[in-house]
Amino acid sequence: MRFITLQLRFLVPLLVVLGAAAYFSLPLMDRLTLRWFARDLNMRGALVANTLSESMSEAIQDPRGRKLQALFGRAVLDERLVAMGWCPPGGGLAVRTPTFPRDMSCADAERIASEPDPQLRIEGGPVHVSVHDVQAESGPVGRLVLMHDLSFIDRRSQDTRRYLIFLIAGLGVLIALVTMVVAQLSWRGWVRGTRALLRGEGLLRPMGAASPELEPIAQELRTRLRDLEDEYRRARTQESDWSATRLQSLLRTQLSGDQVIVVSNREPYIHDRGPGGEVIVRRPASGLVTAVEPVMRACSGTWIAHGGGSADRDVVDKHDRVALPPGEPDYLLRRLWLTPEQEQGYYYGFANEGLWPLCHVAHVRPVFRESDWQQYREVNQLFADAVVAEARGEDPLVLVQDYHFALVPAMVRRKLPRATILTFWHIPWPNPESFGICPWRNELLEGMLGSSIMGFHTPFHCKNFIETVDRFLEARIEHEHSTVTHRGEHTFVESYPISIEWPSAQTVAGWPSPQACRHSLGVELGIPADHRLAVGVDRFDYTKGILERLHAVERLLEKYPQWRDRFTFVQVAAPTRAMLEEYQSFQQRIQALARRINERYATGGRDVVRLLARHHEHDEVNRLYRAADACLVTSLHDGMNLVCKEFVAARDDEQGVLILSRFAGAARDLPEALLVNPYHVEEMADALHQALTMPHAEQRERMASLRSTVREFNVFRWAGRMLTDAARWRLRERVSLRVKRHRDDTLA
Ligand code: ADQ
Repeated sequence: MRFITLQLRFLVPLLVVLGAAAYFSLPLMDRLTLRWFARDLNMRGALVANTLSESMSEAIQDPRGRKLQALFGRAVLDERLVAMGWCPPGGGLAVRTPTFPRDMSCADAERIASEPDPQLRIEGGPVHVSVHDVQAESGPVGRLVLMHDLSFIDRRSQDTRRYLIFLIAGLGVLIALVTMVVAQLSWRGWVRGTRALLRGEGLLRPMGAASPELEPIAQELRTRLRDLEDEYRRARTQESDWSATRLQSLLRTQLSGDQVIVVSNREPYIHDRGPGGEVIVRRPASGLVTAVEPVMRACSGTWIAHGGGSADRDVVDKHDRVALPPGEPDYLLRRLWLTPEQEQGYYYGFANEGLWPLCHVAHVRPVFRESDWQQYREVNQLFADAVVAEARGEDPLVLVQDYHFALVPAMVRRKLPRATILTFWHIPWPNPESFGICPWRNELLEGMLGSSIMGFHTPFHCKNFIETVDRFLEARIEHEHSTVTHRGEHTFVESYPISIEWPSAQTVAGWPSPQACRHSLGVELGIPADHRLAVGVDRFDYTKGILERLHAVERLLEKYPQWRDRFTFVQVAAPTRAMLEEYQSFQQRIQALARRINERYATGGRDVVRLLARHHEHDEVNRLYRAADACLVTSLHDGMNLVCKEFVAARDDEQGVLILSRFAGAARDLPEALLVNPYHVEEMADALHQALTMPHAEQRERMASLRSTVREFNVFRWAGRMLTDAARWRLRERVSLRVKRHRDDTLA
């Protein structure tokens, strides 16, 4: 019944359109055929007049007109020619056939013939009237009036109308049949695909029949279903937003007893030697660490990372492990040691001079060296071996982090075929053309496809990745399920937008007020109380758009002089990859530009740009966020960017304006920020001016909306989504393994 209703939805408009087309086209057709025939009859008349002209010039010699009468009598024997008359030059009608209307004069005939529709109704029916000159050798001898029968046109037009009605009706039936068949097939495809998605099949990998009809909306459907799943579970268990507790309960219920191993280059805590020989613990400035550490605290697993701190070796046990966080241990960190050559080739070389610029497409040329690639492979193998060594069973859940370890998934898969490997790529994925310049693109892709799940920040990066695989590898792609099958192994490619841990009420209660933050910062940096304050917090990286940001500050002061001596910009920049020449020269350019701006605009010995090129503790960064009137995040390209989310989380007073680059993954979810193109200095300067002059009510409105987004889409949701997918994947693997064993037993 529902299907018939659906069909009617197609058919009724179709029939209405066809009916209307027939209704309006028939009179049009009539008029058209009539015009064609009138033209034909005019031509035919001219032909008759021509043919008769010789005989007529002879016949008119007969003064009694008998010859002419006889000639006309013979001519009207033609079934179409009904009547004829002759008008000599300057005279009235001289000869006519008996069928010629009695009361019609030559002038009447001339008048009717000159009308657009030269018709006349006589006794025998409608006729077409035409008048033609008759020429003899001596010159014109008069005019011939011809009347052609028109009743046959009526008959023909009725025939045409009948055929047209049959044609339209036949066409209608045919189109209706085709529409019904196509609609039925599409309907079935939709129902099948939607059912598969609802059963959860399409969420991870293709099961059952494919439904290409769903392809354009599969991603949206998946996301919506997840949201519904979340809402449903929350309503059932009366849970709040995603939190550490909720993540723990997910781990307990869906991954109970499963071991979680994280692999990343950067360690969550660095142990360094202080000037007095004491051990100092530091949290590195890294988006990855910011995001993954709360997850590890929630799941108490093992984290494998490169031990790069000067006191790292001194605090580990004999298995190179240390319990973290210091003082309240929740998980284990297993440190791996790299030689300087390994670190140089794998980390600085291949990862940061090759893959980083390759994926960011920020106009810095990637460098690919064979020796770096060898080190990259070697170090990836080292980490993969450590995963195998740390695994307590044959199917741990391995969370591989970032572009430093593209080869690890396939390496682990070889040793632990039943492991669930979830790889998260924290930086953007470029289009196939850009990625194609990497000499080892196929090896990298094959390495990544060792993963069960491949995660990116945005659907756009997923799409780029799938297209890259499609371009360079022999793989089967199921777009509607977002799955790649390579050498018989499936990889589910999905977007998981990363975020931050939302500060608890208790944490927020311990923060000094924004006014207190502004005051203490002002005292510390010598910023007058009446100055408006904008801040930037980044690693010293060329992708973060720090240079462009400074140009915007300079332009602001040029274009809006009212801000001179009323505005300060504080840029906190944590040193990063300082061994690389590209980074050194970048830092020098920033410093030179900051100097130039200060020389131009410093007043009373106070600099406009304060460049604080050192690592800051979390509390210091937070104070900066809370003190600021505006926060500038102007990345030229960024996977997600956590600084903007941290700024929003820090502003419980709902004040402060976020200026955010369109090219950061975060821009997709934070439209209430002032979105800018960092390459457009003028636009950024204007945005800065807008931020500094924005009324409090508007700031509040924008900030409240940003806060509710970041609170809900927090890091536990990011992890929760990935772990839910991983749990589903594991369940499916276990079921199919049991089915296979059962089948093998039965056969044996
Ligand atoms: P990053 O490129 O490191 O991360 P981002 O997401 O901005 O970039 O995170 C930087 C982190 O470092 C933030 O937590 C910030 O507070 C901190 N930080 C920056 N400067 C600091 C300083 N001077 N002192 C102390 N802390 C500082 C990569 C990707 C991002 C992605 C993350 C997470 O490039 O796009 O959002 O991973 O996936």
